[in-house]
Amino acid sequence: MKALMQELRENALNAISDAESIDSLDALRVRYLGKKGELTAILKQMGKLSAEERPVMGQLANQIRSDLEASIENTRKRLEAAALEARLQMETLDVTIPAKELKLGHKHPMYMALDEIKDIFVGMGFTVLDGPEVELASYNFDKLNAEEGHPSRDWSDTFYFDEDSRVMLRSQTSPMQVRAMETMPLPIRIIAPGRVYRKDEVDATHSPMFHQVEGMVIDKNVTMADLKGTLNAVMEQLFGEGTVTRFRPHHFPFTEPSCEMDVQCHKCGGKGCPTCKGEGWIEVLGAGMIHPHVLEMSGIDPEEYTGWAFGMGLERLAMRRFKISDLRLIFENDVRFLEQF
Ligand code: 2NL
Repeated sequence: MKALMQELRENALNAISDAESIDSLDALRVRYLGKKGELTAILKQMGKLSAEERPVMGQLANQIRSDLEASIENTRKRLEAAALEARLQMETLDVTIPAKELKLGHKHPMYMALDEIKDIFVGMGFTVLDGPEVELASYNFDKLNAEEGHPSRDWSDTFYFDEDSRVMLRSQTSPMQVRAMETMPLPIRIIAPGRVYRKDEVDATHSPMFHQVEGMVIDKNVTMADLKGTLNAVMEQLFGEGTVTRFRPHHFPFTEPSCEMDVQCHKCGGKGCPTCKGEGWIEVLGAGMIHPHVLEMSGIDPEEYTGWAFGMGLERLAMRRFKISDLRLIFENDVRFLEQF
């Protein structure tokens, strides 16, 4: 029996030191030291021994058990250390490896131009308004003096939603200004930028959707001099100090008198060149004194208050500001184009 136990001890110690995983180590513990294990099996035969031999064998068995347990514990520590080392190797993070390039976009050039315009007007005490793109024809046309039969109300020019031409995509941002006149306390200083829609075929200068910035001032004793002084100051901030402008008479149904404003060509200084198509001047906006009837329709007494208003196309301004030759480039959103700004 003693020889049997010594053999078990040798085999077990060899197997334990050869174990290659915690799992196989656990299996060895069960195999040798478990309730149904080999050592227990030997001890069950103790009954056959003499009274003198029994304590000697018992002691030997305890010695073997503690030897095996110590060996298992050592091996477990060794395997755990190796496993940790392997995991550390595998999960090593090299923080010096260059990161994947993150492609960040940026603001569209037209909105860069709009931000500049907003900053200029806000700096002069104007408030920026936002409003719906689906409008009532009464706000887009009637309340702006464009009565039934006005050419701009034609089905060939305007996107209507219904047979009787009451609901439409706004063709200008003026409806927001009408709402401002109806609801805001006087005096009013606002700009109204946004998308507008007209039934135009796409070409280098036209699109069925484009952007407008309109604005107005209504107060007591406001005159055409305020219109000219304010818009001149805006153009100097936008295009640089010393920018030369001129005003030409024009006609709009919602203003009287009406005018268009030109900026002298920055390329040729007014002599005429391809940028200004030989004109020497570039048209930037339409404006005028708000028609007394327009004020009246929105509940403002034209005897007490006067005002001026303007409207300009944002695309055209951005094209001039960034030297863009074709309107379509603004809407196509080709990254190779946009990246340049
Ligand atoms: C242009 C000219 C203009 C206005 C827009 C306006 C708005 C109200 C009352 C009076 Cl509520 N006027 N807006 C005034 C003059 C010109 O736009 O060429 N637009 C593309």
